[in-house]
Amino acid sequence: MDKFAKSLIKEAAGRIRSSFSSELVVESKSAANDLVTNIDKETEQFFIKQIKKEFPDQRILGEEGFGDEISHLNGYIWILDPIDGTMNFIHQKKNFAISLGIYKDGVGLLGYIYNVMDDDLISATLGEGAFFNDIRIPLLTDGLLGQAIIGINTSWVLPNKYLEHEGIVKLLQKVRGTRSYGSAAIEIGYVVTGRLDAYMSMRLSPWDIAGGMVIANEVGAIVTTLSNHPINLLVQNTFIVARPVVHSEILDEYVRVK
Ligand code: 2AM
Ligand code: CA
Ligand code: CA
Ligand code: CA
Repeated sequence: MDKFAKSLIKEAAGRIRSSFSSELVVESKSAANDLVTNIDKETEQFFIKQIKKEFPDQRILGEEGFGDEISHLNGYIWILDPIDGTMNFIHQKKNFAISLGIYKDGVGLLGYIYNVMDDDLISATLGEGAFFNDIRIPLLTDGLLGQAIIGINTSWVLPNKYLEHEGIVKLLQKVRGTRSYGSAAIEIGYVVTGRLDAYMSMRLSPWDIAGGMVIANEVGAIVTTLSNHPINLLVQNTFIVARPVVHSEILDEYVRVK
């Protein structure tokens, strides 16, 4: 299953890279800046066709809705974001990823984050560790929040319904720096490889995080909602992934959910 998933990801990525030579069709979804392209849709359809051919009884949850309606996590489920970072794909032609998690009865068995333009694959198998291409990723060590670089986006400092503003400002004053890459999967990939110390978002969907959660578990990164609860893969969640001590310090001292 791991080999099959990896070969699908590489083939899909090749198709995405080739698509730069033809014209993109861009549409808006829930908001003017919530974008989708023909390539997001075609990539999801490619995965679904191949997965259903190989594993006809397994279900697929994909962002663009070509997979199955998922109301429970029983059995095998492939949770796919065909392009995570669509705005980057359209505007920047880099910093977007294919994100895939394979779960059985709600337990993450396999996880993948593939940075399409860098040709870097982060993968993990439950109980067997995580890999950056073919190199084993070491367990994360603890870090200090005062020396941390955290991945956030501007929604954290704009008025919002999720968080108390005062704590956010204090957090921004405490950390060493912030970064914003525009792809949840890539930012989770940066945390599990130690390039970021935390990544947090107010609203992510199962396909943004399913692959990354399997990888995070294998390297000792902590994943929860911003209220410090386990993630429910059937709904949208607030989200944080971080080194252990950084995770607890952020949630205990700074982030208060409204
Ligand atoms: P996407 O590119 O697959 O839509 C952008 O900050 C990050 O948040 C991306 O990983 C993006 O995934 C994700 N995201 C989740 N929900 C979103 C929404 N409603 N609009 C835009 N980006 C969203
Ligand atoms: Ca999207
Ligand atoms: Ca996404
Ligand atoms: Ca997407």
